[in-house]
Amino acid sequence: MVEWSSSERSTITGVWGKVNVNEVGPQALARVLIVYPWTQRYFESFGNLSSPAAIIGNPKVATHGKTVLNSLGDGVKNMDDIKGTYMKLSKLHCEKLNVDPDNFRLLADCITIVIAAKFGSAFSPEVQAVWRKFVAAVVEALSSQYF
Ligand code: HNI
Repeated sequence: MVEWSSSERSTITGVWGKVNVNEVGPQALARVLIVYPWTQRYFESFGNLSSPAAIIGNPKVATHGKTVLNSLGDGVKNMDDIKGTYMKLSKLHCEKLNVDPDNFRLLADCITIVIAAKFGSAFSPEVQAVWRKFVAAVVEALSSQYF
């Protein structure tokens, strides 16, 4: 289980409190699909992903991006049981969706990049390091049912 100091907890809830899920979610998922095009194969049912503009304008990408970010919020609310929080989702991504777990890290990085772009200097290296520890714990939890 990941240990969190009280200052780490307040840093993470502080970042999360400033995240606009409706903005960060769509932008982060669009970024994954554009920068790592092999991930598009998991979203064939989403329709037109043929160009960056199509991806950015795709309402299903936007909706799913919000779903993913809201799910990240579950981890913020359950920092003492991140593995348990994502166990069902890990099974779904592994057994039903067959998502290569390496892609979790890519999406987590894109979420962090989008947040950093929005927060600017408020996302200091110290804050970033604590946030990255949090998303790394989520990535590990999402990969936990694969092996
Ligand atoms: Ni992911 C569905 C959360 C990474 C491909 N994903 C979900 C759902 C949640 C979710 C929540 C909805 C489950 C349900 O319907 O019960 N996904 C997350 C989170 C991360 C993540 C928190 C990482 C931070 N998912 C990924 C990655 C891929 C991915 C990296 C592929 C590259 N996820 C999917 C697909 C679905 C999905 C595909 C089904 C979408 C649909 O509606 O068909």
